[in-house]
Amino acid sequence: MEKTFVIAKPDAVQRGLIGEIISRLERRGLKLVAAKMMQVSPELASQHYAVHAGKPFYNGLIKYITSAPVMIMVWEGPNAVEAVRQTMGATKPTEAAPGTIRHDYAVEISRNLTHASDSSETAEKEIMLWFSKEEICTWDRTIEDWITGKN
Ligand code: 3AN
Repeated sequence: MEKTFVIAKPDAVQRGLIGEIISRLERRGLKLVAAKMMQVSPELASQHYAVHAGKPFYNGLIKYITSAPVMIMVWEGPNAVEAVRQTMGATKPTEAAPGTIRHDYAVEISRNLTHASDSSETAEKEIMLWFSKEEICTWDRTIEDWITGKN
């Protein structure tokens, strides 16, 4: 089953939206397999956002993600990467579809509440960067077939 990496960014934590984010992903049928509250170091932030180094918004992005605690998570499910990004909505909240988290709770790209991996390959790298193997909790859902079963 595919895994994806999610951050409830500092604005989501400060605004009390961790529960809402988790709730929406749970309701969708995705399975939470790791979670950790942490203060992000500048080193970790720069590793995570290495692809954006040099871009005009880079310094602000590092400042934002290191400004206060975040909650990081790993979610699992069929097409988890796509499903989670769809639930988050477009990067720019004013372009996010109604009903998505970014549409419903954000108006500014620099305060867009969440991060979610953009591909399965990126997800694997990000999970390895942010979590140790022991922190990933593999568990069975008794109702799995009612959520991910195929006919
Ligand atoms: P996403 O997180 O939706 O995959 P990316 O990877 O393009 O989006 O951008 C990473 C993060 O960088 C975004 N979540 C957003 O916080 C920030 N970002 C991207 N583009 C801009 C921009 N033009 N201005 C400010 N922040 C931006």
